[in-house]
Amino acid sequence: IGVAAVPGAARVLARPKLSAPAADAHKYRRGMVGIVAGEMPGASHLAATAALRAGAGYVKLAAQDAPAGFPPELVVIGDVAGMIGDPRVAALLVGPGLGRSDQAGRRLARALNAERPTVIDADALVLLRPAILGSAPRVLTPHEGEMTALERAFGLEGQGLRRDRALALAKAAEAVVVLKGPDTVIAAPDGAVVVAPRGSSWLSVAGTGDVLAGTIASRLATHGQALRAAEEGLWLHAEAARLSGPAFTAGELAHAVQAALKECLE
Ligand code: NPW
Ligand code: AMP
Ligand code: MG
Repeated sequence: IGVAAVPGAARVLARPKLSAPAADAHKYRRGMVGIVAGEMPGASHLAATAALRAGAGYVKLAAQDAPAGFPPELVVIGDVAGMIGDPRVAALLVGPGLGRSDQAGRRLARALNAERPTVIDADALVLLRPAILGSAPRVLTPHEGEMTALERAFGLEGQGLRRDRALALAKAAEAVVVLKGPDTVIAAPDGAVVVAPRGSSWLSVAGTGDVLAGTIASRLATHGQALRAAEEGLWLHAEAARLSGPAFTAGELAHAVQAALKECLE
């Protein structure tokens, strides 16, 4: 990731350098993502497609059933326990389409209890409490509404600049925080702050956050480093939006992550 100076010791997000799979790679070594699905299958579908387009070799989905039309490249298994019991699952994603029922809360707690590098997004951010967070590498990806819920849950004031709020949450939750919006900012518990150039306003359409979460989970599965995964995922997502032009759908955005990835290969 390139570095550029901005005031307040923050870095500006820059194009990451990514590699093609090693000559002796196989699907499990390329990064295996486990997605905890829930009430809205479309959200996990978007995240899973983005994860494959961002380089993961295998995406496993814990869902009750695979709806008709679900892409055949996704491996759907019945329960969360079966998925997290597989030691090859290198990173988990929980939240997109999860719902906020008691059952959703139990699925979240079970996923976090696995102590695997995890991206926590959407409904999981609303259900999240400090007591269930665990200590494995985490990336939290709130939009403004979810950020407000998190600040309440973690006893934070929620005042001031977005970068300071992201940093306060990163320290309180000991997690990398991607605070989304027109001016997305990333903060890490060690004080690192990365600001993204203003993204395409066409991103303001249903499902684009689910695509971002899948993209970050994919990168997390390939190397396990939370801050690096957040930066790589955010760059790929922004570039996919730029390449997609106006009025793209979230599904088209997920596919365009492939073209963005191509620009990063060394
Ligand atoms: P307001 O309007 O500011 O008062 P939701 P969600 C507020 C799944 N999806 N962006 C705002 O309140 C997700 O994965 C499934 C957005 C708003 O009412 C989740 O599981 C899709 N909201 C689930 O839906 C595609 C902002 O917060 C509230 C905001 C719910 O996710 C779509 C949002 O609360 C979707 O991704 C901001 N920047 N700032 C699928 N294809 O299956 C403030 N708010 O409506 O519960 O949250 O993001 O829609
Ligand atoms: P979500 O609300 O979870 O679906 O996430 C929406 C995604 O689109 C995030 O990556 C936001 O940063 C991005 N986004 C939403 N609205 C805008 C906007 N007006 N300009 C730039 N990016 C946006
Ligand atoms: Mg979302």
